[in-house]
Amino acid sequence: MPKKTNKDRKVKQQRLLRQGAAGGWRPWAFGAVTLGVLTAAFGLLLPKFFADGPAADGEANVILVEADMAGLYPKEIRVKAGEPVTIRLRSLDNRFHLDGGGKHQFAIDELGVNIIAPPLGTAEATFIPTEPGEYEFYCDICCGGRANPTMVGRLIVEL
Ligand SMILES: [Cu+2]
Repeated sequence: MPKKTNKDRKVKQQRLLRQGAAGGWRPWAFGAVTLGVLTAAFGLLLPKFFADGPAADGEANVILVEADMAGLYPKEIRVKAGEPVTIRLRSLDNRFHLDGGGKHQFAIDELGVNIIAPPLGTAEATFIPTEPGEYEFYCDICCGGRANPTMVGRLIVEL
């Protein structure tokens, strides 16, 4: 019986490595990890595409509205009639803005909503829209206020 040499062992090792790389569990593991990463990424991203705005985490029916000199975002908000909704207004401007001092407003006259966010801060109001329809919200503090189309949006109350 021939004695196993170091060379024999090396050849066997290399063969095993090659087999491992070509087949076996490696491609499956790679696929599983890739799938896991993609699933996690979509899980994080998808709710953002379907939300009416950048929703705050962990709170139901809180709609974050961001405001700066470029306008209010989102421009369109959909809510259900008879359900409480909280509008959280965040101003992205600092107090050194000459026009409005960094404050922004979210007002809906028909619903008696009037939120004013301080510079770089947030303010919120909770209300229950009862009547379905379209309501205009606006900021009348900066940039020509209500007359400026970027400072206006629509709240759509659905049945
Ligand atoms: Cu404004």
